Amino acid sequence: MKRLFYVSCMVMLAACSNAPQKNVKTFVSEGNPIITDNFTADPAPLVHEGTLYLYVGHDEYYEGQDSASGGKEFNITEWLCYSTDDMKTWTDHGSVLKPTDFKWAVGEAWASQVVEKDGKFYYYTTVQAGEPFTGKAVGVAVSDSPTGPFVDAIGAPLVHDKMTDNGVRGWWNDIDPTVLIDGDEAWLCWGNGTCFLAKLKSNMIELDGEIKVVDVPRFVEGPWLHKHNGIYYLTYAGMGEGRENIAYATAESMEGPWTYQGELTGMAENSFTIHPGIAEFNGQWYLFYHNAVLTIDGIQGAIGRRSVCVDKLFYNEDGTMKYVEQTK
Ligand code: FUB
Repeated sequence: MKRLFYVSCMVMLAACSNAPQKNVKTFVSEGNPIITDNFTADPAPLVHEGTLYLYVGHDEYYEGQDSASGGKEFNITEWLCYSTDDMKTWTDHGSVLKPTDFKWAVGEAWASQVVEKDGKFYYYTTVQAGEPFTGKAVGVAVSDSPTGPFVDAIGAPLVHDKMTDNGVRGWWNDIDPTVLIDGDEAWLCWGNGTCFLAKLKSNMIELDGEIKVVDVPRFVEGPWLHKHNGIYYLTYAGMGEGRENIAYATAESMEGPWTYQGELTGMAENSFTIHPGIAEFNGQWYLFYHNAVLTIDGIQGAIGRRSVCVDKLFYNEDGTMKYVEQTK
């Protein structure tokens, strides 16, 4: 069983000179799941100046959660941030963004990703939009620091339901944004049931041109873009045997064509969903994902009570990624 030692202490946030000093908690993680005092989901790593920041959705328990159905299993009202310099000792930065920080949003903090450009940190999120947009939408918030405070960068969704074809998932197909900055270009990919791809303008808060559909097999949700040795990778939650697993495709250009490369992982233990987040840190590549094996204060993991994990990721000589076994 993994051991997790919490070191409750006062840590000055020296890493970010412009971040307000606050009391934060550090802990040492010696296995999966990484975080054991919160249910966490949809991991999104960002490496910046020698630190890995990990952004997650906070899966929160509510009465009746286990019997809920029809998409009510999730109760995520904030995004949390953790950071590490060595993949062992982690700093808990607490809640860094909430759907309520978007005036047009009415709740639900689904998957997200933070990227840095020119000293600004852009937080691309899934939120539930209210009138006049309605449906799931992609919002973007911005900060001068990786730990916030983040503020809505537009005052409206970056992507909302009326902008995309209402394919397989209709009003909730605009979820799970991932962004890849590739030289002068930035690409936004997102979707549930349909995988959408669009270029971002250099300001990072407007789409540049048309929204395209990437046709990859078994695509469900949770796309993650990254690049390694000149190859582009589109990794995503695909449908496995009744639950999601992680699959991926590669391309020589972001314009495609995308070649399906198969499964990267099996299904996550005890969880319908799984969600990839990939980063290179200190010379090692990592795959972050979630399962639902954790019990906190007698409350067991479940579809809406997930736990973020990480395992090392390796490449074959031909650029394909080696299958990742999910470890404890
Ligand atoms: O956490 C809510 C949703 O579950 C995410 O947006 C999906 O990727 C899935 O993990």
